[in-house]
Amino acid sequence: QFLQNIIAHHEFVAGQANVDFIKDHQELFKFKPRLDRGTRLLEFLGDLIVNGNADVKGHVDPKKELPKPKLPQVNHVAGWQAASGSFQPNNEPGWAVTPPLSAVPPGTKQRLTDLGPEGFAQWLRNDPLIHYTDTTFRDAHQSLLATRMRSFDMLKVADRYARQHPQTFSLECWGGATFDVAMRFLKEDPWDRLAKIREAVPNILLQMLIRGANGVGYKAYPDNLTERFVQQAWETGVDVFRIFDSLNWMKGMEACIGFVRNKTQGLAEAAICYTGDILDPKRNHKYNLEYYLRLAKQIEDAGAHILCIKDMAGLLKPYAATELITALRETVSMPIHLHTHDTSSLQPATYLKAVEAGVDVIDVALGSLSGLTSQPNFNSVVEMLRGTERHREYDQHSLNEFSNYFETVRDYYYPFESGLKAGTSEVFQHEIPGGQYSNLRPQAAGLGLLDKFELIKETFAEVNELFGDIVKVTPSSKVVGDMALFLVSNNLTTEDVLTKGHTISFPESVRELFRGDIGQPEGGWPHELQKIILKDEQPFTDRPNEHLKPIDFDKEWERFQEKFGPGARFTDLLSWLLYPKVFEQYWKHLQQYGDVSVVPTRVFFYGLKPGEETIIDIARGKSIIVRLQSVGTVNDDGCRTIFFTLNGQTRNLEIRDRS
Ligand code: 3PY
Ligand code: ZN
Repeated sequence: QFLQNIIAHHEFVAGQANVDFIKDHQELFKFKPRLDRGTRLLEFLGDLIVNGNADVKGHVDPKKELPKPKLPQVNHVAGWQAASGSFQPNNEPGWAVTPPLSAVPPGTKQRLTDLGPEGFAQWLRNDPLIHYTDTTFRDAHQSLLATRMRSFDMLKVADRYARQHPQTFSLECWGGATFDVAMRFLKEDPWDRLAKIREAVPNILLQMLIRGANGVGYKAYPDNLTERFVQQAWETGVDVFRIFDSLNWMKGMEACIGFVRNKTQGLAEAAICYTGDILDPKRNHKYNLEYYLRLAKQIEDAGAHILCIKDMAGLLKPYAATELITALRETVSMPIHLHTHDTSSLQPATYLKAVEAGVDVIDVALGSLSGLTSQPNFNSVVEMLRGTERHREYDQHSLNEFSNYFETVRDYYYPFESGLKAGTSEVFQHEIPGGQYSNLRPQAAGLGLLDKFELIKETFAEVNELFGDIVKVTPSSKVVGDMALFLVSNNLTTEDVLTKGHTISFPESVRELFRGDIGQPEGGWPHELQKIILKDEQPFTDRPNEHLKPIDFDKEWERFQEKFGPGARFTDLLSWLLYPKVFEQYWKHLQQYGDVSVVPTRVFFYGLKPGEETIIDIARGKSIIVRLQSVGTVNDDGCRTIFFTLNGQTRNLEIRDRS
């Protein structure tokens, strides 16, 4: 507090503090009493009740019923049998002795520790049964609910999942857009989420998505920042690093593959982003089978342990999967992991063909968070393969209990639903990634262009052609989206760009793309267009990261502690370096209200009604019971008095009404 008083003092800020500064300002020693945790949370609830949660403002249905979700059962014996089943294909002994109730069945995490990354990859490639990655905690909600799922709803069931489904290959639970959204909108620490999931799930591999040289952001970062980030992610809990480059540029991935190999004992899974259609002669002149095989070989040579086919828009059709997977299995010796989005509703068929062709792992989401722009339905895909030689046994009843839990939870996030009601084959024309689709609509709405959404999707495809047919995934897809929105909102066409582009000033992200800020596409940028967009600016063709000064961690740590106080941790420094403004807002919120990730989701988004009560677990074994009694009218200061009881004791708070 003393340090904070100094830093906030106007003379200190103006650089006028001399040696007598502290002696002359005894008020620096006057500390504002720090509110206890319960009171700070009450302040947060009070503000929610009076002013609402800005993230859902305008989308709240006061009549909406939001019942409590039912937690899935834990069947101790079944969990151990499942673990034993998944270990048996290699003729390893089952788990003969009955384990103690508290023990968590072993899974892929223990196998990785036993075999090391190389041995693990070999085991995976040779295992005849299909493996599953469950994306419910990351891509499923990123693609259906604008990434808003809170740690609270995951942590309620994570340990149960570990006990019930230890045969799962991995849980994708971190990275992609979740890092930013956790801080920006949910006011949560993403590192804390990861650490808590790790604690709850000690047996299943935890997986993250990392955008190669762009980390978990939208631009290039200094290499040593990505290196420290990867190391810290491993130390906090990540085992599988799915690395991709948004233009399929090897140079954007190579460094990151090296960081995983050198700084962790985890698995470097590098991705080919799939675009176009290898079976369509009109679409396969650039992105054809030879192209993907060449890339796969380069990925193997760069030292990846696993090859991922990242079908981010759901364009890989069933018979194309047969060709691609068969050829890849012959070309590389890495295990193959297939990721897709079910936007067209065809993708379970793609999985069937991929499984027949020998794919090793497929990405699925629990039933109630599957389908449409998310991954295919875990529960149903397991049934699709039942009775076949590649079937991996799951307790269907239990999978359905987890799905039912998330069905109820999903309703809490109704303001973030994308509105897409059925699968659409339009995706084969516009090629918009699943994760972007649910964002593009609100982006269009924000610009008052919702009535032109059809045109925006068409323009997205035209911009792709204009840009030379590029791979579209974060961040390159965002730039294509920015350009489409820019053209539609200015009544311009792609033709206009070529004919009068010299007089147009393009969005910043488009300029950065053509300058080479996020890498190089296959075949390079169209030269004419590059000149039109960049005007006199010179593009570069080497790695954008090489133009960035490495981070001096000692210096930054000192600067960071001065700014944020001694309570900040190294993980906070990394968050700040990646997202400075977002972190600062999050930190301010944390200082004011404490850790709000413990507040139940219904209350977090919609507050409490008079007479309602909520229990908040503020620490292990420590809960508070908060009841809203009533809300007073606005007084002369523009505040309302909120009458609560906290653990049965009356507490009144004055909250400013900003509504
Ligand atoms: C991300 O980068 O967040 C993605 O999900 C890309 O598909
Ligand atoms: Zn995805």
